[in-house]
Amino acid sequence: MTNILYDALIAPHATNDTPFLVQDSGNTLSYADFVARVAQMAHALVACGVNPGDRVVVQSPKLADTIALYGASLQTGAVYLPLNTAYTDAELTYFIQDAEPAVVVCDAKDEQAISQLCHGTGAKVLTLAADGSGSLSQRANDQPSEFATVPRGPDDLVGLLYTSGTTGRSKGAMMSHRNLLSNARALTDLWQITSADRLIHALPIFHTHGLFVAMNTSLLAGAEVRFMAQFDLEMILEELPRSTLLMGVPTFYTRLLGDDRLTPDRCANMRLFVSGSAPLLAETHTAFADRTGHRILERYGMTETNMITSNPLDGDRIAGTVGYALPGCEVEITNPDDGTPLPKGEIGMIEVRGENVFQGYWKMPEKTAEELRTSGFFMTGDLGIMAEDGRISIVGRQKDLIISGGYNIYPKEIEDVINDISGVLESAVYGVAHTDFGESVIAAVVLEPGALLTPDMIAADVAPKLARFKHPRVYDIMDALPRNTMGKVQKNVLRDTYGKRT
Ligand code: MCA
Ligand code: AMP
Repeated sequence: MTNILYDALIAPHATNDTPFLVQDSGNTLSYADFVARVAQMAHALVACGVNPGDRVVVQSPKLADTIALYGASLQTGAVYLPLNTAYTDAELTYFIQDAEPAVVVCDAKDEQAISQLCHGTGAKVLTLAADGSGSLSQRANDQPSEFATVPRGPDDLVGLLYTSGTTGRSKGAMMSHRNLLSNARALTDLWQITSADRLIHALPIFHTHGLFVAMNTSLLAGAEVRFMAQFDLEMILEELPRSTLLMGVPTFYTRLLGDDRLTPDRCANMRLFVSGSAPLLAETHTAFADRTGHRILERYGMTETNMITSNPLDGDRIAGTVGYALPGCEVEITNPDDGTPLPKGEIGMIEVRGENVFQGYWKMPEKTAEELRTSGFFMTGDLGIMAEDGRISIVGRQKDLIISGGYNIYPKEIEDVINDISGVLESAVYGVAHTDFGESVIAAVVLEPGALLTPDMIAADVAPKLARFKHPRVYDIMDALPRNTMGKVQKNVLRDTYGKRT
């Protein structure tokens, strides 16, 4: 038996001396050196007690070594679990307790706090630091540069990605080797990514977009990656003339458009601009085409399903649509009430089936059963419409979700935190349009009679409990929440009223 993802993404590069990761420091890691570093990391993980199937939690900066750690996790047969670097200790506690990892890798500056969180869990804490000083990097340095790859089959788990839910706790989406490889192959073929490409990588590497879509396709194709520690407008403008590909969230494109240096000349070497994770406004698509001559290719996906649809590489990339189902991926539009398939041209729930669809939620069989049908179709919670030729447009969401700068924010999680504050009677969290992030978070809060809480006091209470990007930017203290006759809070009314006031 082989290890299908490692064998496809990493093993072929053992003697490939071409550049892989070009870092902000100017250092370039070749593919062959990367393969050797992956092996060193694999030895370090095994020496720390990591066995096949064990979870490796990673909340570390965006470093070449972090990608090597991802590779090492594949090679040792472990399950890679990346976490947003913005998560607070309160959020991390849940993930560590739920995933029961063998190892937690964090930034050196967080070692003490994370060690406390891991106390008594059996997880070993290791560090990675940008200057190469972390305990994991140090351990890896002394290891051999070859490692006997642990065999893994197509259905074995390779990744666990937490996604917040519309109700209750975050759920770990279990990804198999087959899930990731099938999607990487479909995208690499469709977007014709080759070793001649140079990708500007400015996304975080703890989500499907930056890790699986961007890195897995680059590895599969042997492309060069200009690996930026974070989104940096200046750096992207500087790199455009010597690159061919950019993958980003819509905020990347609105920010680029805000700079006069974005010109056709600067983009002359670019082959493809891809957008996803949030709706790309038609006006952004059009403005980008007018300014650069490039039509942004919008695609659609989800953590649980990897990528589902894409506009075509050759053919019409139509603003406001997310294109066609990827090869090997079936999409159906169904009646949200009873799940029956709807004819083309009718709005309904987007459902998806294929090798890309996950294995279920970690330790939550009942949640899995609620969202993943026995037929294999996964209910995305997105509402869409399919044209006669199969082209799909997303028209809304059935799930209560805010997408800010490509990050998903679930109102329920924030409402739970606000409602727990002494003096708060109830709250409703909703999104309003934001020019930079697409959507921004607002909280309407009703206080208990006599409570003297101010917005600042509520914000101070929320701060240590939720990552900064989830924090409501406005706390609107109200006498009562608007409700319909069924007693349901009318968030559209809150949104409209807020919009009229600002
Ligand atoms: C940063 N801040 C944010 C966000 N990002 N607030 C709301 N929403 C955000 N997305 C806040 C910080 O907390 C900070 O707040 C201030 O903005 C500046 O922070 P900074 O780090 O400098 O921000 P930035 O560098 O300008 O980042 C914006 C960004 C980034 C480049 C848009 O958020 C980003 O890289 N987003 C991509 C997310 C992504 O990869 N999503 C894919 C997941 P303060 O100053 O007040 O403290 S979805 C996915 O994978 C699915 C499958 C899919 O389809 O792709
Ligand atoms: P996540 O749960 O982080 O995987 O985010 C997945 C969600 O992001 C999807 O269910 C959609 O609601 C949204 N999404 C991703 N790509 C697009 C897109 N191109 N247009 C609109 N929404 C998108």
